[in-house]
Amino acid sequence: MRVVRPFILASMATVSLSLSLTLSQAAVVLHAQAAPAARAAAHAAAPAGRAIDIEAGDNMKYSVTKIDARRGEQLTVRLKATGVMPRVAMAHNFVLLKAGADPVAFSNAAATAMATNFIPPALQNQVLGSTKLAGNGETVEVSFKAPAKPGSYTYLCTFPGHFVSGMKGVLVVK
Ligand SMILES: [Cu+2]
Repeated sequence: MRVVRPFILASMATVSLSLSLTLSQAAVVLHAQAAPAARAAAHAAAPAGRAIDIEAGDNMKYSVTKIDARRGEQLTVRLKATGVMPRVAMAHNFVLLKAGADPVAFSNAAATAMATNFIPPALQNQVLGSTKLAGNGETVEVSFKAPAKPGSYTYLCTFPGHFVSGMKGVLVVK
């Protein structure tokens, strides 16, 4: 027994050592597998091109009413609704119109286009880019390329009553 006991202890120590090695090797493998996934997630969250952050509260105004851009510049507009009113009464979007589109006519047509998130299907061809509706506490975004032609392009919120309350801005392409 005097001989056997140290042998058992030594065996247990060996088992313990090899177990901890196996665990640390497993941790290395897990880490190596997790790293590309984490990079992919970070990549997906990165905006396409330059990010423009706009906020809008229950006052029905954009915090940014002028965006300067280069011709063809890749942009991502992120719109955050920061008020407290319920979504049914207060939501916002960002709709960028083509040159020559009439924002008043677009807004009027949008008022009855609730089924299509206040984007009138008949005038969809006048839209350069648009977000979904953001209820308060939500952020929506849209990526698009600034027009190649210099000029001023109107953007507006098409939730009923918001454009006439001044919820609009201009993208200036130089
Ligand atoms: Cu709005």
